[in-house]
Amino acid sequence: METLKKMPSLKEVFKNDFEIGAAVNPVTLKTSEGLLTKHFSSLTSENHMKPEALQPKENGFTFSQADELVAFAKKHNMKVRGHNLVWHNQTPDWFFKDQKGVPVSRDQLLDRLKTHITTVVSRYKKDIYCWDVVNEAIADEGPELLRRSKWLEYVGDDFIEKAFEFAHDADPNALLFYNDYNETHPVKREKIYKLVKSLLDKGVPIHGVGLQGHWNLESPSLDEIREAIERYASLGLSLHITELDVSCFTWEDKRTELERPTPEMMEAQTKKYEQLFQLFKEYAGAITSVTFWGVADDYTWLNDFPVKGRKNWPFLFDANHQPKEAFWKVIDINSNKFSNE
Ligand code: HAH
Repeated sequence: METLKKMPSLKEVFKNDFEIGAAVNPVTLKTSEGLLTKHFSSLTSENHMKPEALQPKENGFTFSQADELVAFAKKHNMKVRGHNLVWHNQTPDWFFKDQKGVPVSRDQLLDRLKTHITTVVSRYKKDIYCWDVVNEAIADEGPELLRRSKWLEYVGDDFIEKAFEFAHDADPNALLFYNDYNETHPVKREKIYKLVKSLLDKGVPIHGVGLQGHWNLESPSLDEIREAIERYASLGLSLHITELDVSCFTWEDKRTELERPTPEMMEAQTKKYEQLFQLFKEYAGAITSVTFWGVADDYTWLNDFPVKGRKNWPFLFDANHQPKEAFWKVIDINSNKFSNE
């Protein structure tokens, strides 16, 4: 406890720059309570606000885990970023079929989408200040703009604007985001830009772009990240880094045998985090939130992705919840050592 008290707090140190957020689940909400309340000003549910969690059966809404997160955030004066309303993954199949198993029509599916979004966004109107309305709708490869999905197939490409309109109608004060990964790859970056720009041109209520930030020690480069930030910021929207983690493995590196990170990995990670937060600070006029996709190295979704069961250590706090070297470098960026403040 004593050490926690003496430690600088991330959210305090960056309070004039951006929110510092963490994704949590019902386990980490308990096991990481100390770190969460000390360092983080915003919470996101890792899984429990996704369509399959909130509406596993038609009109069978299940809010208890989401409610617990919201209650925790309220108790500790934290904001909540909602994730997510429309996605091709973790969405139950009933959305797309009628009771006989026949694919639904465009109108039926839009009705279901509207019910889902209206119910969820209205329920948390006072508690959730921003939503990832649409997650990962852009195609990674090929000439197509949009990823193939049942949303695209059954509704058509306006499923995206409909989702934003339903969310805006349910809570006109909520900040509405488009969120995606590989957001720094030049080709996908331009596709995301094109989509968001077309939404803005049509007057769709969209307020921000979420850059997931699932990055690693080598890529993307700082220049690629900077270019992406500048490109999206040129649309005049807020940017949120929504799912930050710095994996110890490049995409090609499929090793599974490491039980702990090597000193070289930790050194490279420290440097990467320092550079990242310098960059985020430089663009703090556009970036209003930086959320990590977890809290500390004792739990990360990367332990199963993309290699099942492989350990990874992507955060600023180690598996014992102690600050890593990277934490201190990040803190140092804003320590105002040479200022008169
Ligand atoms: C994210 N996809 C999702 O937005 C989040 O909801 C989930 O919990 C974890 C990661 C990232 C992703 C990726 O980086 C590469 C391929 C597919 C998905």
